[in-house]
Amino acid sequence: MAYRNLLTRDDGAVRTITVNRPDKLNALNLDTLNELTLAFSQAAHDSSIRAVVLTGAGDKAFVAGADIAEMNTYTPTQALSFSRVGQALMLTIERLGKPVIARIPGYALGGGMELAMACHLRIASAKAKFGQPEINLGLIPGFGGTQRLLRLAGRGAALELCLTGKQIDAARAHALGVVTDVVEPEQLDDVVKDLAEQLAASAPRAAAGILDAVLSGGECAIEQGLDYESQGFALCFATEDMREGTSAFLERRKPAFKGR
Ligand code: CO8
Repeated sequence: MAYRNLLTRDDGAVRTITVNRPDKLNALNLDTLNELTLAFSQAAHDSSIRAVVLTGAGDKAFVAGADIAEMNTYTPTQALSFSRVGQALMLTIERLGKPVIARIPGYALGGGMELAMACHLRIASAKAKFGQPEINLGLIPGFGGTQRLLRLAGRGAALELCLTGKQIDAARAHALGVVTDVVEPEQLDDVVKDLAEQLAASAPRAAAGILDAVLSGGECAIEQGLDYESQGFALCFATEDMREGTSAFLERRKPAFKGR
């Protein structure tokens, strides 16, 4: 389907979703949030897609935040609705059940950093910059940034970044655990492609079980988290992929997972 603010492309089992507002550094207006929600729902329900890459058009920005021009006129009621649509999108991404990689060529600020943090893995160009600058606009993060930054990097970093609104470079974001890897700009596409292909070739039931156990386990007592893990582990034994993976090991060959 044709989107106004997104580009989508399939390479085998990898779908790339690109926020395509480069003139506005890919800022998220309501229309873009709604289109992203639709695009991710479609990726979730398409069994031929096993991994998703999310990025922004151009090399200057992943996403430079929520659209400040649009927000400038919001009433508190509209702001609440905008925040809820954004938060629901972030949950849709986080709970997609398939691995999502954020490819971050440049600025990931405000809602852009929040969007990146909702993804499961984040690969940043060495030129990327991160920050939660909402406080400089008289705002607080509204798409889950206070919560996901807290969980990813701890209370100290969450308070530091949200209270100061300062930008940090990719190396500091990596040191804080906010990004998975930092690569030279010219390596970004190859690194993301290799990672996405690796994830897309893995057993989907196993990937879904890992996502569920890690994401749900972070929110509950360890006993309940261990229960999620046991159930996910047991479910794998109902798949052909588990027989294939273990047989391939014993037969000293590479497994070919079929998603069954
Ligand atoms: N919203 C709208 N337009 C933007 C945004 C944005 N977030 N960021 C950049 N743009 C636009 C600029 O207005 C400019 O447009 P134009 O050419 O028409 O004037 C164009 O993109 C290029 O930007 P700059 O000229 O500013 O480029 P620079 O290289 O000089 O600066 C920066 C790049 C540093 C990234 C700068 O653009 C900047 O600071 N952008 C804003 C960053 C920011 O504050 N982001 C946080 C926004 S608030 C937020 O995300 C809250 C999320 C939760 C909302 C929930 C609410 C209910």
